[in-house]
Amino acid sequence: MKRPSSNLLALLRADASVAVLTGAGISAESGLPTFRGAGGWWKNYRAENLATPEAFQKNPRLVWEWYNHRRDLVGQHAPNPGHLALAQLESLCKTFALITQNVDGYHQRAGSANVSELHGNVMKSRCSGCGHECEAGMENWKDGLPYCSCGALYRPGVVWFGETLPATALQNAFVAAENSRFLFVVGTSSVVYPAAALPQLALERGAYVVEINDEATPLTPRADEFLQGRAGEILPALVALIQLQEGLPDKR
Ligand code: BJW
Ligand code: ZN
Repeated sequence: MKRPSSNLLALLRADASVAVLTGAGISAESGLPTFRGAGGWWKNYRAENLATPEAFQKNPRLVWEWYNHRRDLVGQHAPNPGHLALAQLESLCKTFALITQNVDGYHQRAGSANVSELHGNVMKSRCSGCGHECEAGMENWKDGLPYCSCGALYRPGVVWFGETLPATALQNAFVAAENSRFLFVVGTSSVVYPAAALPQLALERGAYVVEINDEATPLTPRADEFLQGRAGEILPALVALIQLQEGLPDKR
């Protein structure tokens, strides 16, 4: 595991205005598959058959089968030390914003307060007719499909390819990338836009960009620091070092 540099720790001490962008890699150690890596969803399934509006129109039963399986996985597993460390980091920073591409809600379950979900939440449903939103399990299921009281089908409350991102979450993400002194980019392959544009924006605004990933990505050559390894090990170690230099007790 690569250790944070003394440069990073000294800078953090001087101005801890921090933004964090997370991706599927942070939940991999909880037991949730990623999308693109070994064992990732897109190794065995085609994204265009499961995660597009066209796929839902063509075969809503298949799409719902997959999302119900994803809901089961989210319920069976739990946040890991990486999620918990980010919740602790929030309490140590002057300003803190957590931007996630994940739909599992694990950051909130770990105790993070200021979370912007760029790609929605798998435990929510939205009516494809009237737009009504509800929690998973509150739909009226018939023949493998969930119906709203208006008669139209519910869809998963996530963002598929070709769809626009929720306006408030996206706005929060751009504000955080533009104004934070640090951006930590954790467990994302940095290939899906507009999320993948945030680190570049932060770099242009003079932020110190730290990538935490077990593999190099297209962002790696541009990042100020690349901490190669598992998020569930690196993030708790980073938080412990910050607490140490602040003279705070290690609450892990
Ligand atoms: C670890 C680890 C450990 C593993 N520790 N690390 C500009 C340029 C090019 C294309 C576009 C563009 N703008 C828009 C597009 C099109 C498209 C896009 O980006 N396509 C690219 C793939 C080419 N974007 C969109 O369509 C977006 N909408 C949009 O832009 O709207 C505006 C618009 C609309 C209409 C016309 C024009 C513009 C929407 C994107 C929605 C993405 N949706 C999904 C599914 C969400 C629901 C669900 O969960 O089912 O979001 S796809 C999937 O990818 C999911 C993820 O959030 C997203 C990102 O994946 P992520 O998190 O990076 O995971 P992986 O698996 O890729 O990577 C995991 C990483 O973790 C790896 O690097 C590992 O090494 C690492 N790792 N274990 C640390 N323990
Ligand atoms: Zn409805």
